[in-house]
Amino acid sequence: MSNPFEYAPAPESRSIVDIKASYGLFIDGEFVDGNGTSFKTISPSTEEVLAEVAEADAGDVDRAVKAARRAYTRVWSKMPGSERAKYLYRIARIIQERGRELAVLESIDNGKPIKETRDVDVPTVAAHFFYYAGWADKLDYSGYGSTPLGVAGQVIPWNFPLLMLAWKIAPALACGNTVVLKPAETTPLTALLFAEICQQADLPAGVVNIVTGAGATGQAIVEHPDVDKVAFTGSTGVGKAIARAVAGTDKKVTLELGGKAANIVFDDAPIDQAVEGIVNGIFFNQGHVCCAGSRLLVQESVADEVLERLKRRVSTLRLGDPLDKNTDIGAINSAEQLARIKELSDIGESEGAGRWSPACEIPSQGFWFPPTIFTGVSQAHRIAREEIFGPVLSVLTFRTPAEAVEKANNTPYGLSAGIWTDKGSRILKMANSLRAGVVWANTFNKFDPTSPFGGYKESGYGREGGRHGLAAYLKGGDA
Ligand code: TAP
Repeated sequence: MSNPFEYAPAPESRSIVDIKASYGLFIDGEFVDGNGTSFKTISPSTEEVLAEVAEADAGDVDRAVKAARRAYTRVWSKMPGSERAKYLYRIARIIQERGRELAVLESIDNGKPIKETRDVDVPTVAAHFFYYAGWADKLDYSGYGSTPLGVAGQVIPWNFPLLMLAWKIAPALACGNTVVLKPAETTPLTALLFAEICQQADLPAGVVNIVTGAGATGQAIVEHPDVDKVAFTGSTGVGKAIARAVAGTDKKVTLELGGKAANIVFDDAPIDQAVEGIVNGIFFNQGHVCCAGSRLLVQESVADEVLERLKRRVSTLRLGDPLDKNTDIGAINSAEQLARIKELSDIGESEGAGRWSPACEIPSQGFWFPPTIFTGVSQAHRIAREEIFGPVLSVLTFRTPAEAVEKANNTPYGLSAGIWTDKGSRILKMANSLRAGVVWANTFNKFDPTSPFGGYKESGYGREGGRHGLAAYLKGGDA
């Protein structure tokens, strides 16, 4: 099979996407006008207005939920799993075929580098649909039965717009549910292109509905009485509000929230590999990653060496045009997010941590933040405790494995962690002691559709991916 990603898009590849001046809502298999107002989506790298997008109000959400309910009752829940699988396979193949278009549009609307959207986001999205297509006719072996829940209301953030959509929609559909999904306000365009792909795949009307809008639209989905399941990825604050809103109802809920992961480097680690892992852990996707390795815990005896090599490596990263295939660090997704990163970084400095960034040219237009490393960080510093969600690394040191575990777990979050060491026994011991849903060993930020992903503590509950991800969408599941 030919690889749709074999030719790297050049900056001018923007011409391969057709961005319309305005977009409606995708309800019951068609693009329709919304009752409400509209909002603009802009390119974070240029600040140019890309399109005017409908802002769904509660009435629009109600139309979408009714369409999803009709599709669920009449078509989708009655269809044999082997037939549902065919639609999911078809969607996966179209995603591959239109991979360049999806990658370019994602980079334009989100600001992330094309080499990430092309090599990570889009292939992982297709893989997710392929994986769950394979489950659709094997649910009897899932361990959670094969009875779907009904209509799933899904609300996703802006950091991986297409990938979060895939994590939500693929398992829901495989299990026989129908969905109403709201993308984030700053990144609606690839979800709307996905809606076109649903049309192209002849997916029955109403099985997937995409309603664009802001927080109020998400809230209308969560509170709609005919939504059986709420799946949310986003901030811990909004996650808590959602948990409160559904308390006392029959709705099932899964929450994938924030993180403050420790990337732990021992003195016996292969240092060059660890440095690559640290860079990937915090600077991938500008650090807009819930499981980002935003706290580096490095063993004292190798701290100076690791830091020196890390700074040398970070100095080679290229910041700039997301559509340039040589770009490593793209734009910050929004002015609001940039303001938060700046604020927390200034606080880090005023609290006494040492701030370092390589010399790097910042474009005059758009939202940008240079890769930044804070040294001499203590556990009390806000930059060690709060999620910055940007390209900012806080470096702490430790002497013993027990101290590393204590520091790594000293956070309200529990999403992910990384361990770098030559000792297999230490990996196993540490992995059991770290309160994190995902622990990577001698690697970081590896995602695979077969592997469950999710958190402990304030990082939420429920798992996405793998067999465990089916539990969230089946009556016999525990989430
Ligand atoms: P949020 O502000 O929480 O937004 C997430 C989504 O919820 C957006 O679509 C948002 O709409 C919507 N929303 C806002 N208020 C709502 C409400 N009251 N009821 C229902 N929906 C509402 O998060 P964000 O800034 O987009 O994303 C960053 C956060 O997501 C970080 O904390 C990050 O760690 C977390 N995250 C977690 C994961 C996993 S897997 N654990 C993955 C990615 C991101 P608007 O866009 O219009 O605000």
